[in-house]
Amino acid sequence: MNLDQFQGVNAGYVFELYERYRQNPDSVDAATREVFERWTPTDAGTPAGAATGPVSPDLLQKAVSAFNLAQSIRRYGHLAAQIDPLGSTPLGDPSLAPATHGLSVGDLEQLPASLIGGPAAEGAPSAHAAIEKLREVYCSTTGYDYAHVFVPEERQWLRHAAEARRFRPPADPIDPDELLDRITQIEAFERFLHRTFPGKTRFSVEGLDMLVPILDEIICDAADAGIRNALLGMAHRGRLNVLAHILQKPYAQILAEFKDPIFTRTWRIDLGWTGDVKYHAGARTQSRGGRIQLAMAPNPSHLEAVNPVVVGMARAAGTTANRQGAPQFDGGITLPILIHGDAAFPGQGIVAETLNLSRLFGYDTGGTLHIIANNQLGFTATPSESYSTSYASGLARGFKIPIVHVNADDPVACIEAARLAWAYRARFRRDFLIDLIGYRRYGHNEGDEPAFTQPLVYKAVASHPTVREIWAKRLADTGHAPATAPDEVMKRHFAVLEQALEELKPEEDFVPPIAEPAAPGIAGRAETAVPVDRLREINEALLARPQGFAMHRKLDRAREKRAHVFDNAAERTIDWATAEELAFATILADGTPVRLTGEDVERGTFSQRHAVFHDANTGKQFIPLQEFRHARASFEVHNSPLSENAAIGFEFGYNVQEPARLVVWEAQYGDFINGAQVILDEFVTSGRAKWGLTPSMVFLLPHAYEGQGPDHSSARPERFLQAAADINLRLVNCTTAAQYFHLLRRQAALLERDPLPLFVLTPKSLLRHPAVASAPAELATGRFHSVLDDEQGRGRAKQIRRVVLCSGKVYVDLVTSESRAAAQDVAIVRVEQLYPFPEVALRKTLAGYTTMDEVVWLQEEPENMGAWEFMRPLLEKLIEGRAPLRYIGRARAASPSEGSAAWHQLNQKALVEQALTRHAEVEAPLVMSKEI
Ligand SMILES: Cc1ncc(C[n+]2csc(CCOP(=O)(O)OP(=O)(O)O)c2C)c(N)n1
Repeated sequence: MNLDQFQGVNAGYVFELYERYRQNPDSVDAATREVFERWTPTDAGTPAGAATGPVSPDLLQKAVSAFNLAQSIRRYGHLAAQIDPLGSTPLGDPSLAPATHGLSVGDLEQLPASLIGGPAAEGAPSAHAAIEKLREVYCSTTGYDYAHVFVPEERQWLRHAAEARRFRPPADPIDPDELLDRITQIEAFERFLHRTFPGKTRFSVEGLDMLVPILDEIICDAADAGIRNALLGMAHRGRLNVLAHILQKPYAQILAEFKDPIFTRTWRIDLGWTGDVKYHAGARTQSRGGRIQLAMAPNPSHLEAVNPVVVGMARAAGTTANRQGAPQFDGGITLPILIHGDAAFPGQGIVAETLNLSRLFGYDTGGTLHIIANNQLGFTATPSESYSTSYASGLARGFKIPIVHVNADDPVACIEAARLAWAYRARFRRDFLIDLIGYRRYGHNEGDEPAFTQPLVYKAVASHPTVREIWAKRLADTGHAPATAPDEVMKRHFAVLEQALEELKPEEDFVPPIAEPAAPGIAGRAETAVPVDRLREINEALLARPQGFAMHRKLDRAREKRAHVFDNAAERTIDWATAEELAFATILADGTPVRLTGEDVERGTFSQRHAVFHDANTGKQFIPLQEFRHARASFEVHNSPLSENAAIGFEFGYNVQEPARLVVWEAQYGDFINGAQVILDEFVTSGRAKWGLTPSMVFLLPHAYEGQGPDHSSARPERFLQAAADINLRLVNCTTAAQYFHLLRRQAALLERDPLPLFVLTPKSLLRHPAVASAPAELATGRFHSVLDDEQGRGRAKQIRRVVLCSGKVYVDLVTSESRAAAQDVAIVRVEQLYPFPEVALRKTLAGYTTMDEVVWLQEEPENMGAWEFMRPLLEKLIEGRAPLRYIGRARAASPSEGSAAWHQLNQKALVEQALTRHAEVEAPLVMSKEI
C-alpha cells in the first residue's frame, strides 16, 4: 500500500492501519511504515523507528487531513491557477484551503513533509513547506489537469514530471535570448502585415504568440526522438504565422498572396483551379537539417474538419505497406499535431469523432498532440455561450487525455507544457492536450470591431503588454542582459520583412498549388484483364486456410462452391463479392497495398464479403488477403467506428499522404455518407480545385430502390453530380461483377497516373443475383466499359424505335421483366459511368440505332434526384434533336422514396412498364413519364 496513491484517504482506514503498525511495524509495507515512523516521535517524544505508544487520534486526523489537502491541490489546484493573462479571478475550490480540512498553518508546520510525498516533500522542513511548494506547482500559471487519467503509471509519471519541475529551468534550461528573438519575430510579422495591409484579414496570432515556440519545442524534441513526419492541422487563427515560421513558407509568397495578383488566373481556370484564401493554404517543408518532414494540411473554413484528415495522414506516414500480410505501423516515426479553437473544440462534433479514433486498432497514431489556441472568444461568443464544460478542453477528459492549461503570457510555463506533452506522448504513445490560454488582440478578424460586444475585455487588451514585452521585462528584472537590446531585435526582424516587400514580384512569387490534369485517355486505356489461369491460381490461394481452422458451417459450404467458379470459363459463376476479392488479390499481387474500412466491412453489411473469418471454436481470426502468398503488398481491413465524417476524413488524409495505396471506404448504406457532407464538399470533391490535392480513394455506396424506405434506398448520386466539374471525380453505377472487377483494377492502375476519387453505387439484393454475375472469361478479357450496349437490341438495330438509357439496378428490373420479350422495338443501354459523362461511347452507341425515334432516361429516383437533372442537358446536346427525350422515373419528391414496400412495388412495376411499353399510360402514384 502506498498512502500517496490515495485520493481522499479515509481516516478510519488509516487509524486501523496505524494500529496494525503499532502492534507490528513489519505488518505494513515500507512506504507506509516510513510515514508512520515520522508520526510517532512528534506525539510520543521518542526517537523514530519504534512503535511506542498509541498516536493521538487528533494527530492522526491532522496527518490524514494534511495528506488530503495535498491530494486536493494535486487534483483541483488548476482551479486556482492564474491561467488567464487578462487576470480574471480563478474559480478556486474550497478543498484547496487548509481550514476546509480542519488544519491551521501551525498544524502543518508540526507535521512531517513526507506525508505530502513526491518531489515537493524532498528537503522540505515540514508539511507546510511542502504544501507551499505544491501550490507553486499546481496553482501558478499552469493548471495540471490529469486526475481523470485512469492508468496509475501515467498519472504517477505526470505528477512526478510536474512536481519535480522536470521540464523547466534549471532542470531543463531555456535560452532566454533565443526565445526573445523568436517571439519578436512572431510579433514583428503581425505588426508588419497590420501596417502594410491595414484592415486585410490575417487572423493574427497576437495574444497567443507562444503557439509558435510551443510548436518549435515539440517539433525539435520529436525530430531528435526519431519522428520523420509531423503533420499539422489548424484553423485560421495564427495560421499565417505558423506557415511562415514553422512551415518556412517564404515571406515573399505570403506577401504576394496579400497583393492578390490577377493576370495569371486565366490558365489556372483552364485547369479547373479556383484556389483558396491565403489562410486556408497548406504547405510542406523539411526541418532540423532534413531529419523531419513537416506538412500543414490545407484547411477549409469548416472548423475542426481537418482533424481526422491530419490524423489519417499521420497514420499513413507511419505505416509500412510494401510487404505481404498486415501493414506495420510505427507511432515512433509519425506525429500529428492539431491546433483547435476554444469555441470550435467543444462545439464541433467531428472533434469527438476524431478523438474516438485515437485508440482504435487501424486508426491509432501513437498519440496526437492537441493545442487549443484559446483566446477565450469564438467570434463574438463568450465561453459561457460556447461550452457546458468547465474548460474549453472538457471533452478530452472523457478520452482520458492529460490536459495542461497554461497562461500564454508565461513563456517558461508554455515551454514546459510543450516539453511535457512531447515527453508524455513519446513514453505512452497517447494523446495529450495543451490548453493555451491567451486573448485576441483584435476583433475576430482585423476589420472587425470587438468592443461592440466585448467592451470590457478590449479595454483590458488595449493596455495589455505583449508577451515579448513581458519576457523582455522579465529578463531585465532577473538581471539577464540580453545579447541584443529588445528594440534592436525588433528592428532586425522588421528589416527582413521590409526587404521582402521591396523585392516582391507578386506575379512570380505567387505559387499556386495546381494539380496537373492526366494525359487524355489514360483511364480508357488501363489494362485490367487477368488471364483465367492466373485467376484460378489466385482463387485457390485465397481459399487456403490455416491448419485446423474451424470455419462456420454455412461459410464452409460457400467456400466449397467458390472452389468451382473457374471450372467453366464461360459460365456466370463470379458474383459481386468474389469479383471484389479477386480484384483486391490481383491488385496486391501487382504490388499495390489495399486498405478497406467502413462500418462492418469485415463481414459486409449484407454478409457478402467475409474478408475476416472467425474460427467457430476459438474465435481466432483469419484474413485470407493477408495470408495470400502472391501478394507483394499489405492488406488491411477494419470495421470502422460508427462515424462517417471523421471516418471518411481519416481515409482521405491517409489517401493523400500515401497516394500509391488503394484506400476504400464502404458505407453501411449509401445514404449514410451524407453524414460526411463537409468532408466530401470541402476535401474530396473540391480539394483539387482549391488546393491542388489529388485524392483517389474509393467510396462503395450501396444504392438501389428495393422497398426499404426513404433511408436505405439512395446514396444520393445527385449530390456527387452537383459537385462534378473539371474532371474532379468518377461516379459509377455498374451492373456486373466483371465491370466491378475491372473498375477496381482500373482505379488501382490510375492511382498515380490519373488520380480521382471514385464513387461506386453498389448493389444490395443484387449482390448474389445471377443477372449481375459474370463469367471468368469476362474478367480475363476487356476492360471497364462506361457504356454497355444492348446486345440483343444491337442484333435488331433496325427495329429499334425507343432507346432506354439507364444505370444500375433498374436495368436488372427491366431485363427480368415479363414485358421485356414483347418490347422488341426497345433497346436498353446502360450508362455505367455517370461522370465523367461518357460522351464518346454514348454517341457511338446511339449512332447505331438509326431508326430510333425516342430516347428515354429511366431512373428509380425522383425527378429532382438521381442523375436525370445532370444528364438532361448533356443528352439533349448529344441527341441534337434526332429524337425527343423522355423522362421516366418517380415524380419530384421531398423524400427519396416511399416508406411502404407495397407502394414501392407498385411504383417500380409502373416504371418498368412505362419504359418497355411505348405510349402506355401506367397508373402509379409516384411515377411519371413525360416528354421533354
Ligand atoms: C463549422 C463552422 N461554423 C461556423 C464558422 C464561422 N466561424 C468562423 S471563426 C468562428 C469562431 C471560432 O472561434 P474559436 O474556435 O474560438 O476560434 P478563434 O477564431 O477564436 O480563434 C466562427 C463561428 C466556421 N468557420 N465553421
